Amino acid sequence: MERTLIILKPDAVQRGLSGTILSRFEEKGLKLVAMKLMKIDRGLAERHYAPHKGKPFYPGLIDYVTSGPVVVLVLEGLNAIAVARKMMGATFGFNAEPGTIRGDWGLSKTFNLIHGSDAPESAAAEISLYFKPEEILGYERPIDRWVYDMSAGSPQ
Ligand code: IDP
Ligand code: MG
Repeated sequence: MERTLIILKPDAVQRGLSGTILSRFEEKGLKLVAMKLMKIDRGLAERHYAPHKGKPFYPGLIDYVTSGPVVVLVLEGLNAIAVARKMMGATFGFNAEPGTIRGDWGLSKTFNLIHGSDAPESAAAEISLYFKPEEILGYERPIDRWVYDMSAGSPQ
């Protein structure tokens, strides 16, 4: 099972889309293991987006993600990182396919509603930026025997 860090960015919260977006992930079968509403301060934004430092869009990106409350999630599931990225759609709203989160609700380059980790290493690093280990909850979910084929003993 893989974990990914998802951020419903300030435009998603302000536009009243947090619940709708969260529902998509829940309905897909991904399991919610951590969640908080918070304001990202500049220090945290700079640590999170360190790989983009120096790019022309970096200052605007830091302003954007610190501009209002965000909802931060950790989702767990089989191939959760790639699944969430596919559900998010292409980075720019105007390029993203209909049916994806950015494709259905986004038009902008910067204001693209959602962040999702892009690899296991970045997911682990990002999860530890936003959550203490005890804030990530392990729990049984009876529907998992219908979300996954468990006949071989592990989720398929
Ligand atoms: P991703 O969010 O799809 O992984 P990244 O390339 O990691 O895209 O970029 C991080 C964030 O920076 C994007 O989600 C978007 O908010 C912003 N961004 C990326 N490229 C541009 C750009 O060319 N202009 C304006 N903002 C950008
Ligand atoms: Mg990225």
